[in-house]
Amino acid sequence: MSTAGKVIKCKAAVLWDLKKPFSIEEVEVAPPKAYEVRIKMVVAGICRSDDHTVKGEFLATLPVILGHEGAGIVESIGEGVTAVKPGDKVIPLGLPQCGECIVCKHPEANNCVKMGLNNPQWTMQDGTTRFTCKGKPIYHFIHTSTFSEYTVVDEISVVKIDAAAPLEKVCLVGCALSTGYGSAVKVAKVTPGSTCAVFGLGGVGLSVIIGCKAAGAARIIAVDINKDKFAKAKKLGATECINPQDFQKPIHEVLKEMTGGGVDFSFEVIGRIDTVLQALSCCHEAFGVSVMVGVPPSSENLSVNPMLLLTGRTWKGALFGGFRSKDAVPKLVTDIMANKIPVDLLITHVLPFEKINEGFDLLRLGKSIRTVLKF
Ligand code: CND
Ligand code: ZN
Ligand code: ZN
Repeated sequence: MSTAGKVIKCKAAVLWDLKKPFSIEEVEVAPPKAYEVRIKMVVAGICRSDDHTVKGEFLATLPVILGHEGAGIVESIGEGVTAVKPGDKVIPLGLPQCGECIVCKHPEANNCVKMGLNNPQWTMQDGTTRFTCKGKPIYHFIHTSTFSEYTVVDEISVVKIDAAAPLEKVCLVGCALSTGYGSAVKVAKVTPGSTCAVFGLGGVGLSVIIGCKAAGAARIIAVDINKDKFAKAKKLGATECINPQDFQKPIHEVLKEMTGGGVDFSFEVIGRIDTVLQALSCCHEAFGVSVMVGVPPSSENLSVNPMLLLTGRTWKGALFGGFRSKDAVPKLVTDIMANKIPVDLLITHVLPFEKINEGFDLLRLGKSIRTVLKF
């Protein structure tokens, strides 16, 4: 029996309060309105940005259904939708691509004005929510809310992928892989023979390493305080791994000494103010490029000595690896299917959706890279 046009009752992980575990609840998911798409989720990955939100460091409206990395199948579409149809395999896009705004029309930029980071009400584009639970509206999260058996997204926040794509692998294109890989190849534009330093070896940082290697970097120095991450980093292309806690000197000085003055490209993929500054300082003063990938707490500010930039460093930041989501995601899926990108090495745990809190514990304890939840 078709569910199109009807309210669907299903399970979702609701965050009622900050710093509390998720509750698996029965929620009502309204049918998609015009230019909206309802998706049956198949898999969802757990990203540190979701955890930043649980902790209150990245702002969301409560109660909320988090999750922004996943893959599923279109269940039904609202009036006027042309980009996808029921049955299509799709990836929800935390960073939309409306195709019409000043950013989408810019030749390089990707942070579509419909993204909403400056106004994180996190509803649908029309200002209302499609989720309710116990009579209360439940808010969306960066246009995706993948921690639900069914979710509704705007048409600008979803893209069709190859019908043969293995969803449990390619769901990481929804965040970690694209964000990290693009930060290396598109934002930093890593050059062949160069030296790179990557701070933070989670799913996003390891994807930066995959990108640095693909771009032909000669040296890739991986930096993390959890040495259990080093074996995977080496497997993916790191040439050296260092733990800042093993040195008396600040880590940026260690890196400058190791590289005769500083690296060509550095990446902060943790989300801390102190490591953003370390990453900026470790790149060469005359030609180094430092890219901020991690999301630091929204309440914190960073003060830097202007001389760090005046001498010639370039400091950049980007969401979603600088990729335009609708253009890039289907191509990255094709590259994964052609075994050009070893995304499966990033998945360390697969859990049933109901064990979402266990998945977050693994992340917080530093025991997982990516946990993928299966619905
Ligand atoms: P995850 O927590 O898996 O990895 C972070 C790594 O950093 C871990 O291996 C830690 O051990 C390590 N670490 C922590 N503190 C330090 C320190 N002081 N020095 C060195 N290493 C340290 O996180 P993830 O890979 O899921 O995400 C990484 C960041 O990227 C995080 O801030 C997340 O919010 C952000 C991000 C950004 C974007 C974007 O579009 N720019 C998209 N998704 C996630
Ligand atoms: Zn746009
Ligand atoms: Zn993410």
